[in-house]
Amino acid sequence: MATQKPGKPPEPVTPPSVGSDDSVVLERRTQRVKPPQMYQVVLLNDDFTPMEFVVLVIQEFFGKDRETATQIMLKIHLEGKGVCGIYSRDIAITKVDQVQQAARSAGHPLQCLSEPVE
Ligand code: TYC
Repeated sequence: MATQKPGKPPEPVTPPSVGSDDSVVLERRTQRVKPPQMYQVVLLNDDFTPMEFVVLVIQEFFGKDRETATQIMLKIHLEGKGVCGIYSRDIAITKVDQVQQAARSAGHPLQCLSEPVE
């Protein structure tokens, strides 16, 4: 059986056309499909949201372990913002929504946004 290296999709071939002299022409067309635009979900620093709350948010909504979540929180605290995860557009929008709802429910001003990568 013929094998193909992973990651390189086979180039589609148009249906064979038959010439006037009965010759068959197979035309190879290169079709390149771009990978989907990805979005990074960013938390912003503020002076009021407790550090512990931010760590819990990063653990719960971005699937990080406590140590990684703490490192990300400290980076945001020191540098003003930090990336918590990278997702397709719909998932990123959902993450932002979940974080904002959790923050509002707890009465914290934590800001979360998503932005295209690159
Ligand atoms: N700066 C906050 C404090 O000192 C902690 C904090 C960290 C807030 C990260 C928001 O995204 C944030 N309590």
